[in-house]
Parts: sequence; structure tokens; C-alpha cells
Amino acid sequence: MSTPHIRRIATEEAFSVPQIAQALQQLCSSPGNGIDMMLVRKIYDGARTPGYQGRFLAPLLDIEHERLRDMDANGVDMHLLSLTAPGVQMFDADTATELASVANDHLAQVIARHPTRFAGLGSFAPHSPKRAVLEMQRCVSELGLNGFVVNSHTNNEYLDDPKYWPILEAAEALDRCLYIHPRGPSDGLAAPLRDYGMFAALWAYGVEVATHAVRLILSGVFDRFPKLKICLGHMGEAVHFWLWRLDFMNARAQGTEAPRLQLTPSEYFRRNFVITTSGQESPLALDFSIRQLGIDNVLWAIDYPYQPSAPAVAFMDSVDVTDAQRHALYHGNAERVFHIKPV
Ligand code: 1WB
Ligand code: MN
Repeated sequence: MSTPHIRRIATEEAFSVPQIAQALQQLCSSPGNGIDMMLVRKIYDGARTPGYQGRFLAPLLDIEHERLRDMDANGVDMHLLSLTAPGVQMFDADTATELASVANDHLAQVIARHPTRFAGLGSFAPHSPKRAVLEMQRCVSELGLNGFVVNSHTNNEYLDDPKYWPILEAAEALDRCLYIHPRGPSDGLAAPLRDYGMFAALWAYGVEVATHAVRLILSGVFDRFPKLKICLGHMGEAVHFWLWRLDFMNARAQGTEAPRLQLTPSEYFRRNFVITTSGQESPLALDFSIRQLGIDNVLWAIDYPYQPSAPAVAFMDSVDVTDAQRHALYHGNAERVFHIKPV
């Protein structure tokens, strides 16, 4: 007896557009040597890293051909697309603002052609918060996008900085989740994260985004924006492993370094965050996540094209959860959090 198909919505699936790939290619011919530049050179500058260019660049730029075949071959119904790291955040504010809207238009057109196969997260240029808010509004009211993506820090600044509050306020007001995806760590964090291949997905990415999330929690922005929803990939970047200690140490630091908060760090994490399983296919980590956060707060993702689809599907097909839990992980939570129409 064959089991009925469960809708599979993958929630951290990367794409790019030719204009941004070109701009990154140009950027990485300049001499900078930051962590993002190391990675951008590998992906976008084939001349410097022979053989590397096609590996990710082609599948990032292709949305409607090989990607759809890969989805079909693996029984993946939908990709929730997001502009790949570092998004527009390495460009100057004017260029970034322009390129974000190019990416969003492209995304909306792809979704219009394949409304059952693709949904998408809108991009914006954080370094120009006023224009970012206008673009966020356009993403929802004109383009019908499903949420937003930001690639962690911008010019070494994090979203708890009051200058970025209009962005958090807009995400809350528009009722759209903000996915904090990694990029190379900010300058102050970066030095010990450059060696041994640690510089990106192996370790540095998680340090960067976990730090961002803890800054948001401890700064008190969720008292100001109580309905703001943040999504973290890579099994929550391990932040929820730390909840007990965050609560304990935050209580101890009250009245000294730590701002007074209405809730405990763990209460904010459970109220204001969801996590996805992108590129982290450990049954034990998933089981812990469900128990620690509740089944409603965990979503499935592949991290295409950086991770292969088949093992991500095999992982979620085989983990020891109830039918109802598998439905929640595979599509129910994504439909709720990202406003995707149930079928
Ligand atoms: C990798 C993963 C590289 C991601 C990336 O470059 C991004 C990698 C922008 O696996 O090497 C990602 O999005 O997880
Ligand atoms: Mn990713």
C-alpha cells in the first residue's frame, strides 16, 4: 500500500538574478579580502576558482528548468525562494536598493508563472531603512510575497540598532516573517573564523546568525514589536540549545548590563521565532528542537542548491514523528508562517 503524498514545502531555497550575479562578479574583482569576498569569489568568479563557478551559480540562476526537474524527481512541491547570501548587503545603499527591487520583480514574475511551485521572500536594502520599508510594503501589497529575507549584519551593524527599527516595525505591521539568513561574520567576529574552512557554512555562518538573534532578544526589541516573527535556518543556529543558560544569565545580569525585559529570553524565542531544518539533517537535533520549541515552530528546508534535495527529503520522510507532526514540519507550519495557500 503506498502512502499518500504529503505536500513538501522547502523553506530556505536560494536563487539569484543575472544583474546581481554580475554586480557581485564585479565587486569580487576588487581587492577586499573579507569572509564574504572569499565565498563570493568562489561562486561568482570562475576565472579565479576554475570549476567552481558552474557548481552553484548555474542552479542559483536557473529557477524554472533544472530546479523544477530536481523538485519533481524528489517529490518537492514548492520552494520558498530567497535571494542568496549576501543578497544586496555588500553593495552601497543606492545600488542595493535598486538591485533588491530587481530581484523582487523577478521573483514575483516566476511565482506568477508557477504559483503552485514557488513562493518567495522579498529582499530590501537595510542600509537605507526608509526605502527598505517602502520596498517591504511593495513586496506585500503589489507583489504578494510571503515574507522577507535579510542576510544578517549590514556594514557590521545588527537589526537591534534603533536605526533599523522601522524595518522590524514594517515586518510586524505587514504580518510577514523575517528570515535571518547567514552571511560572513561581521569584522569584529571574523578573525578566528577564517581558518580551516570554518569561514562560511561549516561554522562561521552559525556564529554570525546566532549572535544576531541573541542581540535581538536581549536588546528588548520584542517588547517594542511583540508580534514580530523571525525565522532562523540550520536548525535554529543552535540558539535554542542555550535557552536555559540564556534565561539564567540574563536574570543574573538584570540591573547591570542587561536591559530589563518583559519576558525571559526563552519566552521570546518560543513566541517570536520559528526555525527551519536547512542543511542540518540530524534526527536527534530535530527531536530536541520539537521538544524544546513545540511542533508549531519547526519547518522543513533543503538549502538548495547548496545541499542536495534527496537526503533532505529522506531525512524528513524517515524521522520518527507522528503523521500530524510530519505534516506540520513539511507544509502546515510553512503555510501558516509564510501565508502559503493550503491545497
Ligand atoms: C554555502 C551555503 C555557500 C550557503 C553559500 O554562499 C551559501 C555553502 C552564498 O554550502 O558553501 C547557504 O545559503 O547556506
Ligand atoms: Mn541557505
